[in-house]
Amino acid sequence: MPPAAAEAMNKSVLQPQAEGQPEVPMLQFITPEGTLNPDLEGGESRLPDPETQLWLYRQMRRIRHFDERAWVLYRQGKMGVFPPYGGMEASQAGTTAALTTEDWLFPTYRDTGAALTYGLPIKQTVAYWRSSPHGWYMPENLKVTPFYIPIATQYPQAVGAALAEKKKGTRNVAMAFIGDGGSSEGDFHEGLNFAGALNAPCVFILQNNGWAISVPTTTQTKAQNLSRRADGYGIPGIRVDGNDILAVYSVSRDAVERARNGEGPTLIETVTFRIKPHTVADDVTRYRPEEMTAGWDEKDPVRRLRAYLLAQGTLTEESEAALLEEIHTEFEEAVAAADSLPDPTPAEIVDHVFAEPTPQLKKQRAQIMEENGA
Ligand SMILES: Cc1ncc(C[n+]2csc(CCOP(=O)(O)OP(=O)(O)O)c2C)c(N)n1
Ligand SMILES: [Mg+2]
Repeated sequence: MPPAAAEAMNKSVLQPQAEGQPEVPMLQFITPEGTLNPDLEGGESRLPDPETQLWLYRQMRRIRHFDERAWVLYRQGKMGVFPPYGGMEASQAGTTAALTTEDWLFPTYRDTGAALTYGLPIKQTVAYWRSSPHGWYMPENLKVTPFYIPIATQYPQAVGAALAEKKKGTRNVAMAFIGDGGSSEGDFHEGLNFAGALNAPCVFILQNNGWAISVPTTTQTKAQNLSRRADGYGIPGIRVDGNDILAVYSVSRDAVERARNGEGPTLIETVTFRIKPHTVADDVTRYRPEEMTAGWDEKDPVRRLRAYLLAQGTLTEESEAALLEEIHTEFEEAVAAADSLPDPTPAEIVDHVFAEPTPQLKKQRAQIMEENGA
């Protein structure tokens, strides 16, 4: 799809990037009230089938449950510092739902929900956020990298993985996540240019959640439409309502298909909002007045699809209760399994750095063992 065609797709609703900003067009299928967007060209025919809609709802409920329980576990001292994604479920589940586990996923620290949707086991994910060595490496049957903490480094690396797939002659793609803040880093731009120039099978997800720690998007860049950053590299840029999972899934599936077919990379800006603090240890009241989040609860992605599915009869109160029960059981079993993992020894902090430890690491290991009386 040429950039102009992508631009034409982006026109179904107008929304400012932030309060008081000019309105920028973005694609929306379902309104915040849970009804079909009357301005959507093609109407209902654009939506995925009801079975897929229900499956997407399940993914969002599943990752919301994880996010909510993670707060509780943190307060109980059973989990480390965790960056919450509550309110961003459509952006994380709708995108990764378009992948298979033959495809690569490059998530950031914010994207636990994306990794869970892709297939990362809950037990492993809990272990990771407990800083347990059992969570340090990803299962061999999955092509998901550990959550990236350094901002933007994942972009050029995802291009490398995508090019390797291309060289091997597979149809596999690489999907990489970044935040609005990350899209101002050099690696973001190098990655996009690299992917465009070499026609890498990549899908770049730019989650615009309005904030980079305590800095609003409107302070850290003058750009009002981050999807247009794609223009500079000759690749399509789509701006989609990131709280509308049916629209997010649809554009992600199209972008994945384009990449599989050798038609090159796409940048998708999902417009959403970080309702929660930067991490569970952050005091958001220090820098953000409460009224700045006003209105975002009404745009909640779970609530929106729920209203639509209930109105269509695809979901009922009873089937939802059964679904939530299943999710609860799955989570509790996985946490119990994570609880039963053996505690790490202090020396393990250096054990997994290199396949062959360096002389310096060996020395440090001996020192750690001695200090801990082992
Ligand atoms: C290279 C680098 N610079 C700075 C930081 C510190 N840092 C951690 S999170 C963050 C903000 C990122 O914001 P954004 O990309 O919008 O992602 P979000 O947290 O909103 O998901 C910064 C600057 C870092 N981790 N890596
Ligand atoms: Mg952000």
